[in-house]
Amino acid sequence: MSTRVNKAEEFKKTKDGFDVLQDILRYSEAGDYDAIPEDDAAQRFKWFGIYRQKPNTGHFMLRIKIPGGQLTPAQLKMISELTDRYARGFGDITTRQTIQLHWLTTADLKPVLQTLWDAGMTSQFACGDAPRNVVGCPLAGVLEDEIINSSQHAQDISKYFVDAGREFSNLPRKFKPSIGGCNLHCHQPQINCYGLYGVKRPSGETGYGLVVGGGLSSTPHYAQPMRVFVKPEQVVEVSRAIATVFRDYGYREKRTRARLKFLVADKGWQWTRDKIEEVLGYQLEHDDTLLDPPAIHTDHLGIGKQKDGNYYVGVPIGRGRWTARNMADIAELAEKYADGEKRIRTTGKQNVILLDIPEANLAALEKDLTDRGLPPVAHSLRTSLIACTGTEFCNLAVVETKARAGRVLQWLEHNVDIDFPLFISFTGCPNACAQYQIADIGLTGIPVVLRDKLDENGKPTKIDGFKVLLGAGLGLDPKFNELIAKKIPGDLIHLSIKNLIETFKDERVDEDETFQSWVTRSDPEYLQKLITEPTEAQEAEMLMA
Ligand code: SRM
Ligand code: SF4
Repeated sequence: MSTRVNKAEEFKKTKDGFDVLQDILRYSEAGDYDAIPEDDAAQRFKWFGIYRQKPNTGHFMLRIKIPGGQLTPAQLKMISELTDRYARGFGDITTRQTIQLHWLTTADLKPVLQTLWDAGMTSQFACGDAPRNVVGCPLAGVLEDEIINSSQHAQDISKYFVDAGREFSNLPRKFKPSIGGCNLHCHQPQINCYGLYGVKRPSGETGYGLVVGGGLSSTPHYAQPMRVFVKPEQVVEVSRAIATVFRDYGYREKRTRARLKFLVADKGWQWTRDKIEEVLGYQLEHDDTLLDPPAIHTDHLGIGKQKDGNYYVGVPIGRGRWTARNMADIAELAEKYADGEKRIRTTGKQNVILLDIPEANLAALEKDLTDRGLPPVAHSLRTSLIACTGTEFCNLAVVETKARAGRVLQWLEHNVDIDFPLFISFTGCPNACAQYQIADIGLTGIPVVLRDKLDENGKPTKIDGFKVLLGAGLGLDPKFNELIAKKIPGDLIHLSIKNLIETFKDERVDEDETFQSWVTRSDPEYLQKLITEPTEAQEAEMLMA
């Protein structure tokens, strides 16, 4: 077997990503971007959630970890102040429930990190070859019919990996945990490196089922069921054992094969479970009935009753982009209208939820939110159309996504009525940060070359376009979506989406039929026509323009 390792392994050997913190603080004090060694600025900073943004103007993106999306009003207020002071007034809620700020300078890094630490938050391992933000159900602990309250477990796993420091700071690649206990399994355990999902046994005992080895990117894999029952008190040690198996057996030769999903796919679930148990030093409770969790796409937005009698109020943000003012408003309104813990949660569909609102305060909160431009009741696509970062800042992007997704969302809100759940993803490249393979309508960026339209240099004009993929589903019979149309110009994609939505509404058997079921029973050529036909006439006009 080859012992050659990839380039990233070489730079990690010369200095571990975990050891860059003191250097970050030192570089920041000096405030001299040009003095930072390339390996640190471009690579090791990631271990503390800091990415060099594109174009390289000496600015950084900072990813703030928020385990399970759990925030306090004070923490969100602090993030709003950082956003206002250092990040040009806006931030993004991500598909892993973190918040990202852009435009930080070298000098900003130290005061920003210090402010986070003072508020009990961290960016450690938000990026890099380490355990990333723990995703979880945003309504953990409040839903009447949840199977198990996973909120503390998400915190425990996160704290464990942060405190473990160097023990897991040199994994073969990023490592993505997920834990949730709601009966909808909204935390997408199947597309994470591992997912713990709520289980109630016939005896009434509650705990978790476990799936391992999921991931997306250009080679998506659903995680495989380990067929075990994990007791609540085992959650951290099982997490540790999975990370250990990944660290010790994961591939370090080719970086493109270094994710845990490849190891699990090659070795199989039984080998994976054996190794986890070998690290644990004991056998978990085996249960062949614990296979894939049923799951639907939701982040529980809307207004609903909590088990303690208070209410939660979802606030659609619209593809995750919000301003420092929006953040401050949400923090202030939680303080003003919520009871008790006044909890705030970010969601994987890039939205936010206020918890603990007494019934008596609901109407006033709804009005206040609406007056501040954050209406809790909105067109349903505002909650379920998401977008990754795209060319605005992302080093790997092929097309622009955030702004276009915003324009498309606004257009659809005014031009399409929708009475069914529909998850639309705008993703800027095959890496799948906005999870296009599991969306009802997955859009992934591709340049479209208009051969007949020459630019000022006499070369064919290149514009942003999207591949369109349809038919995905999570849950008991998981299925990634399939490529239906190869290249739709970005400027016309709203027309394709509208046609798909309207045709589905006309053709569904009844109101219970899902978009996925309609796609599955439709002829791919017909679906392709629905996507391309509305754009064809306009494409001709585009060429003439
Ligand atoms: Fe991602 C790399 C943004 C969720 C798969 N992702 C990147 C980088 C760091 C690219 C870069 O170097 O510039 C992007 C940062 C740009 C920026 O300025 O924001 C980036 N990823 C994002 C976010 C912000 C998208 C969003 O708008 O929500 C998400 C932040 C998550 C977080 O808070 O931790 C984000 N990325 C994901 C997900 C979804 C998930 O985790 O559920 C995936 C697919 C799942 C998976 O990992 O398999 C994902 N990102 C990738 C990949 C492909 C990894 C692979 O195995 O091949 C890359 C490229 C890489 O790591 O080399 C990548
Ligand atoms: Fe960047 Fe591609 Fe991820 Fe979008 S999917 S944030 S373009 S790496």
